[in-house]
Formats: sequence, C-alpha cells, structure tokens
Amino acid sequence: MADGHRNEQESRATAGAALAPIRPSAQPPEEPRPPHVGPVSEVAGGVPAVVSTMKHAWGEMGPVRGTRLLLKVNQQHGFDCPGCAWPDPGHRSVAEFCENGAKAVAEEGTTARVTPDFFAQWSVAELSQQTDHWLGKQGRLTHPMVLREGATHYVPISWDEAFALVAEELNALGTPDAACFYTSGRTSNEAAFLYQLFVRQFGTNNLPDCSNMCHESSGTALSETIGIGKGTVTLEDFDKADAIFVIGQNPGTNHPRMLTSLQAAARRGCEIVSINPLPETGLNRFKHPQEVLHLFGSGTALNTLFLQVRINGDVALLQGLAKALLEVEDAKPGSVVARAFIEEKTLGFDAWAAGIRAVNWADVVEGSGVPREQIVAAAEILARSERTIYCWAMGLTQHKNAVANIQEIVNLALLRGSVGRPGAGLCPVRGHSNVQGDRTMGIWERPKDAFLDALSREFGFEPPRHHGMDTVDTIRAMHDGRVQVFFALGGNFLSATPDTEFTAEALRRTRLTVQVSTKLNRAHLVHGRRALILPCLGRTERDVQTGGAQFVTVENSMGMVSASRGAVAPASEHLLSEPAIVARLAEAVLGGRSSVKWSWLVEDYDRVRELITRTIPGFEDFNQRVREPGGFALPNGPREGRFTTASGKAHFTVHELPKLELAPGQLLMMTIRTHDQFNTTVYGLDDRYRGIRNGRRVVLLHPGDMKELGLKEGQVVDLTSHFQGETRVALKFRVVPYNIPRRCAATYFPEANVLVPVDSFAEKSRTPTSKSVVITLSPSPDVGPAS
Ligand SMILES: Nc1nc2c(c(=O)[nH]1)N[C@H]1C(S)=C(S)[C@@H](COP(=O)(O)OP(=O)(O)OC[C@H]3O[C@@H](n4cnc5c(=O)[nH]c(N)nc54)[C@H](O)[C@@H]3O)O[C@H]1N2
Ligand SMILES: Nc1nc2c(c(=O)[nH]1)N[C@H]1C(S)=C(S)[C@@H](COP(=O)(O)OP(=O)(O)OC[C@H]3O[C@@H](n4cnc5c(=O)[nH]c(N)nc54)[C@H](O)[C@@H]3O)O[C@H]1N2
Ligand SMILES: [Mo]
Repeated sequence: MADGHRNEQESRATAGAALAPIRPSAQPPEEPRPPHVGPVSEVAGGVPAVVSTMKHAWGEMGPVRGTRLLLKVNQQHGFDCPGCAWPDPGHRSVAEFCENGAKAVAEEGTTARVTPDFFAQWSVAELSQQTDHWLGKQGRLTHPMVLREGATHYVPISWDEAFALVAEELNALGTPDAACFYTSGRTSNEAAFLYQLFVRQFGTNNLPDCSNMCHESSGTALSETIGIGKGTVTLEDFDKADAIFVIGQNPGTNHPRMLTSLQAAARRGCEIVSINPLPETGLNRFKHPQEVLHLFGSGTALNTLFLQVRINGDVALLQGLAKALLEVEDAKPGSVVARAFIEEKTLGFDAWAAGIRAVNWADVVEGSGVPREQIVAAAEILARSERTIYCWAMGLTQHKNAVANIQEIVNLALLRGSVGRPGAGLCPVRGHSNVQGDRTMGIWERPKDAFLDALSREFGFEPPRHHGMDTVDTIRAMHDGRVQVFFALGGNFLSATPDTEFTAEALRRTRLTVQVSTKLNRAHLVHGRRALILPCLGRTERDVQTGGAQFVTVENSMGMVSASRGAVAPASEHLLSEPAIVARLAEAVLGGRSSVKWSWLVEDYDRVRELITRTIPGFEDFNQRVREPGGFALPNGPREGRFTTASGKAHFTVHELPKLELAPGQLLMMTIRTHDQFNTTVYGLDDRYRGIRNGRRVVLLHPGDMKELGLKEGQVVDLTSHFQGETRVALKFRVVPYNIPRRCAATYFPEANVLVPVDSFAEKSRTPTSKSVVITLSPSPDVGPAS
C-alpha cells in the first residue's frame, strides 16, 4: 500500500468535523482535552479495584441486577465470565470475578438500549464521529437492522427478510470462496460447531478468527515442537511450581484472576520473574480485592525479578538465559540439563546447544537491552527451580519472529525437563473466553484432514479441502474484490485488525457486510454496499428454545470444558441466540442442499453436543460429562509427557537473533491495552495502574528519547509508521514520559491500528505485528506546544 498520505488527508478531513460528515469515519475522533497523567500505581487490586467494580457494575446495571449478575459469574450453575479465558478454581468462592470481569459483565448486562428509534435519529456517518466509548455506552442492540444500498440510516428488518437477504447475496456469488466468515472468541462451542459446519457445507474454509491476531503464533510454535497447539499446565500446577515466568503479559489488567494464583504462589515462596518492557503494576504488589482483611495492608509482593527487556528483545533474552544455564551446567555437570528426559523424549538438543554456545553475550545484551548480570540472576532462578511454569501472551505473539519467541521458551522448558510434569509446563494465556474452544470446534481456515473426514462421515458431504483465508488474507481479498460478502459472528473486525484505513476500504468494497453483535461498534459503521446488524443473546442471558432452557459450553485457557447458563432475561424479545442465528441462516442459504436438521438441532443444544461427541475427539459422553461439577479436561498428550508430533518427540529448534535496524529518529512501538477496555470495547478512559486518566491518544516514551527528539511532556505529536517504503500516519497523540526502554514507544490499541501495516505479519503464523511497529514522531503542525 503506497497511499499513506491518503490516510493522513482522510483523518485530517474528518478531524475538522464542522461540516456534516459524508463518509463514515473508520477511526475514532481526536480527543478534545489532554489526559491527566499522575504517578504509576504501586499496588494492583485493593480498594480502588473494589470501587471501580461497583462503579461499573452498579452504574450500568443498577445495584440489584448488578449484584445478582456478579454472583452468577463463574459459578457452577452460573455463566462463564465473558472476559478473559483464565480458568476457574475447583473450590469456588461466592465472588469468583475480578474488577475487569465485572466491567465485561456490566458492558453486556447494561440496562441501556440501542433501538430502531436510536438508528432513526442518528445517521451512520454521524455515529462514526462519536468515540468508541460513546458507541458502547448507548447500550444493547435490540432489533435486526439493515442499511440498504445508498441509505444513510439503518432501519429495522424482520429476521426472515434478513436471512433471505444474506442467502440472496451468498447464493449469487460465483464461488463460495468469495465469502469470508469471521469469528470472535466469545462464541460458544455449540454456535461455533454449527457455524463451521454451515460454512463448510456452503463450500469454503474461509474462517478467519480473532485468534489469527492473537495466539496463532503460540498455536503454530507449540504444534511444531510439542505436537499440540495448546498449553500443558492446569491451574493446580500453579500450586506446585517453584518458579513462574510471566513474559510479555500484563495479567493485572488482562487476566486479573491470575494474580490470585500468583499471590498464592508468592506466599508459599515460589519465585516470580517478569519479562516486559514495562514494569506492569499487577506484577509488582497485589492486594486481593476480596480479602477484606488484607485490603488496607501493603499487599503481597509478587515479582522476585523484573527484566526490562526492550520490545522484541525476547529471542536474545531467552537465548541468553539458555546460555547462562549451559554455563552453569559446564561448571557443575548434571545440575541443569535434564539428560534422561532429553534423550528419551526430545530431538535436536545437540544442534541447539551448539547454537546457543556460539551466540555471544554482547549480542544478547545488545539485542535484549538487559544487562548480563540480570540474565544470569534469572538463569539461577531457573537452575534452582525443579518445576517452572512459563506464561506468555501478546507481548510475544505479535512480532515478525513471534513463533521463534515462543519456541525459545519451549527450548528452555525442554532443557530443564519442564514439560509433562506436575508444577511445570507451558502456559500461553488466552484472551477471549472461548477462543480456544472455537478452534477446537473447527473455526480454522486450515483444518486438518482428519477433522474434515469426520465431518464428511457424519454429515455425508464432501467439505472443501483447500485451505481458506485468515484475517490478513481476508482484508487483502476484500480490498482487491475477490471477497464480496463478509460475515462476522461477533467481534469488531474493522477496529481489531491492522491498517484501519486500508481495512475500511476493503470492507467498503464488498457487496454485503453482516455483523452478529450484542453492542454497537465501529464495524457496523464502515460497511459494504448493504449491511446487516443481527443482534444476539449474550452469555449473561437466559437462552430458552422450544426444548426448554439451554446452556452452552466453553473451553478455558487450560483445556477444561464447562457449562455456561445465562441468568437474566434477554435485553430484548427480538434477540436470537447465536446457535439459532446460525441454524436459520444455514436453512435460508442451503435449503435442500443440506441434510442437517438445523432447526431441530437448536431446539435442544444437547443434540448439537451429541454431534460434537460423534465428530471431535475428546468429547466422548459430552452431555454427561459437562454436567458434572467443574466440567472435564480435554486430552493433552504433552501434559502427560507424551509428545504428539509426527516423530513422537519434542523438538528443540534453532533461531537466529532478529536484527532490527532503526534509522536515526525511529522508535519501535507496541500497541497495548489500557485497564479500561476489552479489546475494541472501551469501558472507560482511564489506565489506572499506569497513572493515565481521561484520555487514550497517548504515546509513552523514555524521557531520554523525548529529550533527544526535542519533545515535551504533554506535547501533541503525529505518529508515522514506516514499512517497506510505505508510510502511515496517526494524528494527535500526547507525549507521556514513562519508564520504558530507550528507542521504544507504547500506544493503545485500537487508536494506533492505523499504523500497523497489513502486510507486516509474523512468519508462519501470519499474526499482524501489532507490537513491532517502526515509527517516527513529529509535532502536530496545527497545535501549539505542550498545552
Ligand atoms: N480487561 C481486559 N482483559 C483482557 C483483554 C482486554 O482487552 N481487557 N483482552 C483479552 C485478549 S483477547 C487477550 S489476547 C489478552 C491480552 O493480554 P496481554 O497480552 O496482557 O495484553 P496487552 O495489553 O496486549 O499486553 C501485552 C504485554 O506485553 C508487553 N510487551 C509488549 N511487547 C513486548 C515484547 O516485545 N516483549 C515482552 N516481553 N513484552 C512485551 C506489554 O508491555 C504488555 O505488558 O487479554 C484478554 N483479557
Ligand atoms: N494493534 C493491536 N490490534 C489488536 C491487538 C493488539 O494487541 N494490538 N490484539 C488482537 C487480539 S489479541 C484480538 S483477540 C483481537 C480482538 O478482535 P475481536 O474479537 O474482533 O474484537 P472485540 O473488541 O473483542 O469485539 C467486540 C465486539 O464483540 C461483540 N460481542 C460481544 N459479546 C458478544 C457475544 O456474546 N456474541 C456476539 N455475537 N458478539 C459479541 C460486541 O458487539 C463488541 O462490540 O484484536 C486484535 N487486534
Ligand atoms: Mo486476543
């Protein structure tokens, strides 16, 4: 894409906003006021977390509904938290939720409504001038809505007509591959199974999902090396570990209930090492919001050691750790290397070890930005730990060399024999609450033959065998006209994907965009020639079909499958459940072409689960086992020490140190989450732990770099990204001095997605490089100095 300047002009045009907008804007508006920047929090949780929980829960839902819903979160007969995928403990307390889970529940459980009257009042273009925070605050979608060709406003449409419209467009396509079917990770197993079945009967594997932008790198890295694309630990392992490494993850904000596990571990003497460019508050000290006695103390110290790695310095750092461990082994043979395990269960050790010995310390220190003594100190922790758990998230998965990042962790774990034994293992910490389950159900553009064979056997059709499009392919294909219909089961494709203006153009070129959603978001506002909003039930709501009250199932980050039952009446009588939407869509589109009894299946979700039992390994007796308290665990060979690669062994892998040459004035930028958002859903404008309030368009910089670049605190700057000779611009971000390594910068997602080039993605996993964006900064021309 060579049209970076077009982006700039476009955003400048919408920035004025004095004239009535003509074309809906893909980016949120600029912010009128500077944010308030105060000190970084020393302690996570505590009283402020309790206050924030109540503010969001009661503010959106009122005290009665709010309390009622919160007491059902993650309970045996309640619903699975719609927030992150962190697992639930076996023995649950009455209050099994965190501050940010409460925000997720409040966002869905809100009493505010977006009705047909609302859409009559606001044109699509006018809505696009509002912030993402404002859009979310308008409430739950209540009616199916259509935007007809050339129209400025959405109007109501009946469900039958809506399905007929999708069927008309899909069936008019020259090939089924001219449609893409996106999934976001909140979708239940039942809905996901039906959806992929429908899509494959329609004739394509074009099933991009949020995982493509998330833990795809983990799945790819782990499948290659240990034979399963999932982690190997369970929650109980956290009670037995001697050391826990938390790498490229901010659990205090994104997986707050993980702090409970880390706190318990720290209290019994487990050593916790965090590797991150930022000293994230959650890993520093923690006061459990539900431990009343401790709320006013100083909190539990979590971190034993913090390594402030530079952005994308992890391959260097992890190789440094391995090198230091091999040096300990040389000094004291037999003390570190798990010889018997390596000989019996792995391949490639010698070549790998030779490579690590050949790496020189100067490159490790230079590449990681971490002094050798600190790397050695972390290696000593590893050397004395018999049981180590390695956790990671987006800080590792969203780089060009993301797969290598994760495989370097696998190398370390194999070196110490830390996979497949209690208290130790690999722990990619998943994002969306059912993203892992959706993949298990077949939401994947590259399905295995065995999976397709099972579908073919059970349903008597020949599924397409050629691979489909992932997220990046989908954007490209819409842009150049190969994909004409875009259907999304949840999510916010426009704002979650890279290269916002390019993606917007891609969506605008389609014939039809369809969004199955609970809440209004920007993906409804940047649309194809025609557009539909299909409102659905959320997790929190009772789902009653002709067969009675239903529950759905989800799989958490550790491969446990459990039931989720809604607790309150639906936001509107016009909502359909996701399984019902998929079933009615399939009937409208496939008609007599499908032998599946779609409507009959969704009368009682046990019937869907029965089909899952018959087609997906690990779901034997699904209906019985999921009714047992706590659900059940899916099979996981590596967890039991059986590697499920083709060779039957785990693989050491060799990786080069990534080279990053920044030209003078260039910085490497990561796009991260604030404490007040769930991906593109903005709950509020504060990033409490980082001390930034009432604003999101900020860029965090090292004071030394600010000085060198001649930038002042609070100054308004434009950011330009650089990739293969192309530039992209994001306007008007405020400079915030921060404790971040030199030549590194941080901004918030999704405001900065406009800077992430669509063609910049990880090797093998094709995950957009949202944490490795090369930028320069310049003072915004039409704004005075720091205000
Ligand atoms: N409340 C809340 N919960 C969430 C979400 C949410 O938005 N809000 N999102 C959910 C989803 S889908 C996901 S995937 C997860 C995301 O959970 P996280 O991965 O924790 O989310 P990010 O904010 O992207 O944070 C990445 C962390 O990695 C660090 N980092 C960035 N680059 C590097 C690097 O090169 N090396 C290292 N070592 N660290 C780096 C950042 O400083 C930051 O601390 O959370 C899930 N849970
Ligand atoms: N720059 C940058 N970009 C990123 C990331 C990053 O770190 N940096 N992170 C990436 C990651 S890890 C992820 S997972 C993706 C997230 O990408 P998505 O999953 O596509 O985005 P979300 O913001 O989670 O989707 C929110 C929308 O989902 C809808 N929704 C909520 N609940 C339900 C439900 O129960 N059913 C249905 N049908 N709809 C529902 C609501 O309408 C809401 O507006 O973003 C990616 N994008
Ligand atoms: Mo994610």
